[in-house]
Amino acid sequence: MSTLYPQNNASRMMIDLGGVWDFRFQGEEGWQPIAVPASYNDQSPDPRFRNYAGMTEYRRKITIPLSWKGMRVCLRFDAVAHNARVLLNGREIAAHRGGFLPFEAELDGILEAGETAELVVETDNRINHATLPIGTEGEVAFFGSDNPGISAVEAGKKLQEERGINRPAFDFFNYTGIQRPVRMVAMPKNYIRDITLVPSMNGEVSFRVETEGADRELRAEILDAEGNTVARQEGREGILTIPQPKLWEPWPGIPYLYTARFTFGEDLYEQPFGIREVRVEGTRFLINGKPFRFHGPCKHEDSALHGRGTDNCLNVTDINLYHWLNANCFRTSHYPYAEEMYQLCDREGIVIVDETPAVGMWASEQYGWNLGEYHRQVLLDMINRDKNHPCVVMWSLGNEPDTDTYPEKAREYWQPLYEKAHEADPQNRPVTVVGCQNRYERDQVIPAMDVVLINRYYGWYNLSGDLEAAKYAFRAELDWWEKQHKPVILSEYGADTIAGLHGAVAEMFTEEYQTAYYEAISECLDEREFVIGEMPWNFADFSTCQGPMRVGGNRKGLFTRDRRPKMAAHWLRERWKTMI
Ligand code: BDP
Repeated sequence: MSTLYPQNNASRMMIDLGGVWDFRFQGEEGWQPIAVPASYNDQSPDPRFRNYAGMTEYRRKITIPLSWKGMRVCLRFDAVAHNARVLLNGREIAAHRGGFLPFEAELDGILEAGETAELVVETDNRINHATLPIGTEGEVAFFGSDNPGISAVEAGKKLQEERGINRPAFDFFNYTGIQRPVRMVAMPKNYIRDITLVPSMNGEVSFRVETEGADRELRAEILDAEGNTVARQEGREGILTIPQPKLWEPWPGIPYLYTARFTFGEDLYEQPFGIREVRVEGTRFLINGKPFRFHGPCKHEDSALHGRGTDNCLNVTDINLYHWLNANCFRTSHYPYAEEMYQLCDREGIVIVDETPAVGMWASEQYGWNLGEYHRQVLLDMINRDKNHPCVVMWSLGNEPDTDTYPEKAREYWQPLYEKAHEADPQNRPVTVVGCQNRYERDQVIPAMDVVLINRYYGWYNLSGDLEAAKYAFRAELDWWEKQHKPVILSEYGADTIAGLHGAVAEMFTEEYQTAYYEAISECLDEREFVIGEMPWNFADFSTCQGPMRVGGNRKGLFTRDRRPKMAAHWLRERWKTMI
């Protein structure tokens, strides 16, 4: 098993299995067409596509080309949400838990070159206390009132439970299916399984290569952006030294990329990387020794029709809109994104805070759910997948857990994950977990992180519509953080805004209010040196489950869902122009 991103080169080949597959809800007779990769949920007006909770089946035929004889062949799933089982001619060949990270299904010894077989992928979109992200198994209504004790409402809830409800404990639509590319890949039998690079600003790149199969000679080489060899070395691990190294600088600097090329017998893998160092020093976040101030909206993988499906056109458009906004970063709220996005950010110099899918952990009982082991595995898999990306500068263990109801229990849960992340990351990036609006004075988790990331909605969810009171309250909180001597990032703040709704008076939901809100909060941020970043919520409007607080989804976007800027986007664009 390898998590290296599939690649076509002189030694390796791949066939993209994207296209129109057969699809059915499990237990049904007939099949219908479905596009892969994409979420299935918006591909039909049949309400089950949005509401269904359970297993589905995807089907297609695969053939291993005759010319691949003698090679190691496997299927590579970039992500299938949330749980998946892969069957070939009815026999299980792989299973995977979690919907945002890659896995492989070995075809060696199962299907021969020249043979055709039926591939079925079962997907399961049910979310509960054992999944990340977390679902509430029908116990709690996320948005809206539970009206406990009102017998008629209780009766209605009972009916819902009997029908089986699959409510997210998080505020984004539970998109599912084969949402990222699937490929059949071939490589030599003796192959490179993993590559770890740790570049330093002095030009030394320490490397380690892991291989499968028989031992072969391993050669490492570094190519500059023009393709010239600038360093060479034999062996599976060691240090390659680049003379006069060029650094990977965040936008608007030059995000210079090198390629580390490894040959192992007949196999070859080319790993792009950049030279950049990150470090927290006092209340500053240093990239290549220079203070870095984060400014850029958090995102979702979300768009019309595709849902969370990988869409390179959307990704390129979004990153160009980040440039237009003069933004330099985002957080992968609230799960690891498709690998293509990190490759794009490496190339474009956009900095990423990489987040696990641990979202929906706001219930105080969560520490009794035994999630720790699985959470740790997901964290390690994410770090392993993304460890070589220069764009990734920090790990987020999760979003908005309850950390103040039982502060000790929360610390016991999060501290080992924090340590694990440091231990697992060869580049030892800073680690954080994103804090919810809470009684921060009691909290033993959030203030203990390398960088404090806090989500705050003063002037929206609390002190609604009163920006003077919001500023007053936020300043009171910032006074407290000032005494903690930590770098702080406002990792979410925002206001739902219906594009086109205006008011001479800046009232909630108007474009004027969203702009006034950002003006007000920015005023407070600018007074504090220890605030090293601002990440508005959200880049674009996005789909959520239904509820009385959501008008066709979450409307806190600076852009509409089809990427048209609201007034606040123009305002932030001007503000951020002064920060680059
Ligand atoms: C925050 C969550 C985010 C939500 C946002 C909101 O982290 O996922 O979408 O609130 O309510 O608490 O808009």
